[in-house]
Amino acid sequence: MASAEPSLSFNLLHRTCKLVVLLCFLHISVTVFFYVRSLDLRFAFVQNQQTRAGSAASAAPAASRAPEPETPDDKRLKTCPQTSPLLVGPLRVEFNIPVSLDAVRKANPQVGPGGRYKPKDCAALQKVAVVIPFRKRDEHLKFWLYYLHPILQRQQLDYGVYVINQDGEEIFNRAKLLNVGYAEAMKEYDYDCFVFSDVDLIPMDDRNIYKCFSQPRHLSVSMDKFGFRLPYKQYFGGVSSMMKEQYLRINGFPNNYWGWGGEDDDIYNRLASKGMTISRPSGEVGRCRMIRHERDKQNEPNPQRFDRIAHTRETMNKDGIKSLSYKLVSKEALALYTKITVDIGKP
Ligand code: UDH
Ligand code: NGS
Repeated sequence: MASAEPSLSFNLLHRTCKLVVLLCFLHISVTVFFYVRSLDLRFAFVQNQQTRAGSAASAAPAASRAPEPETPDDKRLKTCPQTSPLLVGPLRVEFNIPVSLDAVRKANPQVGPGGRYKPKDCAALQKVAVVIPFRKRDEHLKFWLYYLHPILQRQQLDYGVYVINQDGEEIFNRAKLLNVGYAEAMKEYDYDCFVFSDVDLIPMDDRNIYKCFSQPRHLSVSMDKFGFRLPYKQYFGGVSSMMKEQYLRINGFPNNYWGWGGEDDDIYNRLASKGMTISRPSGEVGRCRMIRHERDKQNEPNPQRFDRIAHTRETMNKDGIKSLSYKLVSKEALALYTKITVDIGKP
């Protein structure tokens, strides 16, 4: 009996030792596991730091090469093609359909506040300000917006629409309003091309591109009211376009044609006196419709117009964009156009 007791305690001791060894092993395993994991994390962190440092390092030599300015998205886009693939050609234009501004807005979700748009997938070839002389022609403006916004977008232009609203009841002055349009649009964006359009003229073919050319452009060459032909060779009324440089070369437009007529002939004389010629689309592409209307109040034929157009060369350097003065009454970036109301004075 006495010999059994030591063997029992030896067994107990042996088991306890085994347990302790097992626990130690477990402890070491856990320690090693967490140690290895912490090494992984540290490695990843160091790698991450190196990547960041790497990009900083690759930017640093750029400073010693040539400063790389931040590139806006559209600078990275390819330029749009010379001929937009979105054009459809001849269009049906009619004015006996009801048009609401709300519907036009919904149909043109890409057009931003102030009537601004630029293509998403390519960088537009030109930045175009479309300037419309205006007073009390809201019905016509609705049709203009309804037809022109889809056309201008298909033409892949970077454009803005500026409606220059003559404040008050004084006699109307179309050319002075166009000068105001130039000045105000230039305050907003670096436009390189200006399209000047009456509010009641709608192109019947989207291949008639509302952009600028190497010579000043006359766009409304084939109007329904003239039997789809030019009324006379020098006719420059309705819709025209000019590069900023072309416009500045002629000192803009005259400010002193109050009432109807002659201001477009004066602009033609200015261009001719500087040796510029008129570029035009073909009669087929240049077809357009005018919204029929009565003569507006305070826009009667100007009796001085014949005398004025006889002296364009003598007056054009004194009267134009350089001598323009007006009071800005309000500027509103509406959903489909920028409305600029101005006090342009009186004769
Ligand atoms: N305009 C206005 N409000 C006016 C006058 C002119 O918005 O009160 C603008 C408008 O953009 C118009 C442009 O100036 O398209 C040219 O003016 P206009 O339409 O009077 O010139 P147009 O030569 O008509 O087209 C002249 C009167 C024709 C009378 C025909 C009567 N049957
Ligand atoms: C000419 C006018 C232009 C005018 C054009 C067309 O006679 O301003 O008719 O007019 N020139 C003069 O009067 C000197 S329209 O038939 O569109 O009313 O744009």
